[in-house]
Amino acid sequence: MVAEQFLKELPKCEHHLHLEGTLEPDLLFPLAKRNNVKLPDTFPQSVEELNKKYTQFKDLQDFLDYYYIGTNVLITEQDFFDLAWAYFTKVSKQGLVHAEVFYDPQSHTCRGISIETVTKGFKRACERAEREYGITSKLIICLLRHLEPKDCLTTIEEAKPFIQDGTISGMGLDSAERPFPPNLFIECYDKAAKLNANLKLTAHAGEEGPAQFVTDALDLLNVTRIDHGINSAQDDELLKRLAQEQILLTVCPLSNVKLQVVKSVSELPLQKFLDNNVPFSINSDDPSYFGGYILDNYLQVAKEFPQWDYNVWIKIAKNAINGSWCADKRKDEL
Ligand code: ES4
Ligand code: ZN
Repeated sequence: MVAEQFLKELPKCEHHLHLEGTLEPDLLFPLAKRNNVKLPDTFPQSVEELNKKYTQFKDLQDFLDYYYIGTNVLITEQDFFDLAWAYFTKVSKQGLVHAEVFYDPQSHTCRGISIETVTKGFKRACERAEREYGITSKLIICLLRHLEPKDCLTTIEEAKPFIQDGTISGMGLDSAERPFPPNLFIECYDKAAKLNANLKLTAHAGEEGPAQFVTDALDLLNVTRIDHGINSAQDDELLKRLAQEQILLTVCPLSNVKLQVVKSVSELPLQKFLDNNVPFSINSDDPSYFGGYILDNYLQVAKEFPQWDYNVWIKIAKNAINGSWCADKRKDEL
């Protein structure tokens, strides 16, 4: 296995991180108190109890139930700033150089908190992270696929000023995958693309869902990146296409284990992706819930793919830089 110090210093890009998924129990409870938010009686009532729950989830839905309750403690612009700032501070010590981060506007607008409040708080943290840590970043909104597509259209309308002025760089699709396939969101993606031709598009696909959902996201939603995408490995034609079009898969190893998508990181088809020239990056998804940030994910992969030498890791790092949505000038610096 390559040295830990090498992986720490390797310039890393994060492409799959839900800012709400960085909410650590030790911030969740103080925020609940600060904002007078009552957590459900069935929710763990202490940091210790909550950490215990986070050691294993039954599946994606089991996790999402906790994740959406946690989100309820975020109310003010300062809360959103504090959340993202805590994240950037942690990863500034892990060799992160560029972060393209998700948030779920609908989990806040449904509680009467405006997209403006959320976006301004996050944006302020991004700007400070660039100034103080040299970490560049992009904001990506995600549509919640368990909600009605017509509600998602409203969200896109509310986000319009930020999509048009470039504050929001991309749009994705998350939440429960299997019951809510990509074809439901064709109109949403069309609408968003029309608001700004530079808006980047991605979608969670092939995490719990089949390879067909990855193909559908590419064909029907015109995405240029796939979040997770690990089930693509079951379709050789799709692998060829991903390689041909250099579609980046944003793989989340610790997440896949915690949500029991795979039994261990070693089961992930990463060698197959490399052999087929399918680009992927290594990411942390919801680090507070899944037991590790970007470097922890890199280290776990290195442990379970000990045959990979420095050249393989350099290739992975380069693929991540190339698949980023930053300007070419920034890519050269990275
Ligand atoms: C998510 Cl792991 C995962 N999958 C789908 N949606 C999500 N939202 C936050 N984490
Ligand atoms: Zn995700």
